[in-house]
Amino acid sequence: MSHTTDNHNLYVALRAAFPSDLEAWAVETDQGRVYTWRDLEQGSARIAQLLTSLDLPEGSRVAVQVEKSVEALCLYLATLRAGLVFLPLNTAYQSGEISYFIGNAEPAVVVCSPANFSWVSPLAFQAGTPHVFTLGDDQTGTLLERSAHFSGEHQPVARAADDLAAILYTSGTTGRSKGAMLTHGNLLSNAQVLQTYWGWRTPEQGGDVLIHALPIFHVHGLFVAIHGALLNGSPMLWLNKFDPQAVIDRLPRATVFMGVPTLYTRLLSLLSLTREACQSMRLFISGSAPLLIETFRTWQERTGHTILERYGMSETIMLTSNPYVPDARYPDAQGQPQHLRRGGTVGFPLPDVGVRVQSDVGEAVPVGEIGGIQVRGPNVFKGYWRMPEKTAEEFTADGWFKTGDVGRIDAQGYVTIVGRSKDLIISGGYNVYPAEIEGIINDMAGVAESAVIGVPHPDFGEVGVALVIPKPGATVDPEHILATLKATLANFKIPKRCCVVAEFPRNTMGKVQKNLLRDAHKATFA
Ligand code: MCA
Ligand code: AMP
Repeated sequence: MSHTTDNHNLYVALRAAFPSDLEAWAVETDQGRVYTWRDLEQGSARIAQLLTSLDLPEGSRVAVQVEKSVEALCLYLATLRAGLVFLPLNTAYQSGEISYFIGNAEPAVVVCSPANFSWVSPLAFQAGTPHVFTLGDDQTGTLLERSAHFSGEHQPVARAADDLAAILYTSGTTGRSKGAMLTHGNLLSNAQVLQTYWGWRTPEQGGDVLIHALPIFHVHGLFVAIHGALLNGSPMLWLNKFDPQAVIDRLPRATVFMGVPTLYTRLLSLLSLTREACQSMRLFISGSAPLLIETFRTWQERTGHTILERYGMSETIMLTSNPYVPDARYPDAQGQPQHLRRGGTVGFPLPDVGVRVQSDVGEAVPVGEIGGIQVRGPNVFKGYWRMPEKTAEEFTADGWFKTGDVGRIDAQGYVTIVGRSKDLIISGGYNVYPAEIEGIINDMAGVAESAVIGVPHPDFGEVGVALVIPKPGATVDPEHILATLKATLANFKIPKRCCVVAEFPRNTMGKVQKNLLRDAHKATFA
């Protein structure tokens, strides 16, 4: 592995933005522990040295399922530095799910929580993974023990912009999860665009402080939030788990906050969220799921701040954003750059990102009309891991990626998402694929058929409800179905309700009309 001056390794760009005073604070945890920029630099160097010492083949994957911690952040940075491919996994995944990801990605290294080593390591070894380490959220585990023997210096391995940096698993309408391959260039270009578009202030410009309260195994917490802060040399107030009061306590010391809509509704439920508490704040950003207009307005009234909503995907990182400052690309009727953050929309296509709306037959729809949202640009992923056919299916003949989201672009340029052509439930910012759950229910004794639908929920925005038709003469117990699912799947995927029904509405082709089911059950949690 060679080192060149023209190194597109993402870590090189992040490191270049660290403040010159490496003893300054970079992260303060909810336990009150402070990490300096030197700690990030040296902590990630030691782990990178350890990874390098394993002499892994080019492009090896490092699969990570650990609780959130600053050491886990160092592991991510170390993987970049070592030129390997980071594969983050939701901590809620259980053995069936982990077994699939490890079997599919064939990682050379698996890092798991010490508490999970007894069941993760056999899965990994069976799949041929040679190295399994542990990492706890309390500075414990073999990863840190082993890396402590290495020096705190490491030259980032040379990487081209097109080289893989991460694989994020995401499901489609049918079939198993697919690994979206993101390159160093995808991640850096998107982070740079957001740095400018959201007006991140460098330390010389007065600086920013980010409250980081999201998990670090998805695009939002891992890339948008962490890259945003690091690429700007901005410190983070770090919460290992979201706690609304802990966020409010930190607002006076912060300037930027990012959350999924559930975080905003939970913050609003506390009276201690006031205008005064938000005085030092510069920007509140929401994404990963639709932000209700009520939340947008109530937030404005309570805090005096207008939430900036943006839209993204694992395959494309960030696509669109409401403006932070006037956007000259989108003038209003008077020819003035528009700067309104318009609730209910996800704003404008980001600079350098192409967004268009097409009809089912692949034609451009007239302005303001609804169609499938498509995207292209330096942010768009390289393809699905070892699934060239699936990759080809998701791109148009002229090279645009089909998001599976349905929306429109109005005459002013604002993008609105009105629905999804993919059968997907977004619950508290996590994606839940009905097909996966239906497949398991359909295999249960006495079940003829099932349909899992998303219905509105006051806390999670949307949650799953399972509707089950028993086989003739059989009885099925909804509680038993839910308990069986709970023993198999990540907890956030478990439907919040299960009902036995006699039949489903169907179209002339016999296909279940989920829109009618959603409508019939929309008041379940009202
Ligand atoms: C927890 N539970 C949930 C969810 N989270 N149920 C449905 N949906 C959820 N999201 C359930 C658990 O199963 C459990 O139920 C009970 O709630 C308590 O679990 P706990 O883990 O303590 O919950 P929590 O800590 O209150 O978590 C809620 C949360 C969390 C903070 C909203 O879900 C979260 O951090 N969401 C953010 C997800 C995120 O970062 N998404 C970004 C994806 P039981 O007791 O019955 O088992 S990136 C993305 O989408 C794109 C690219 C983008 O644009 O950003
Ligand atoms: P993921 O598969 O986790 O990358 O989730 C991506 C999906 O989240 C997108 O295709 C959208 O359906 C949804 N999404 C992300 N941001 C928003 C938003 N601001 N409003 C509505 N949906 C969103």
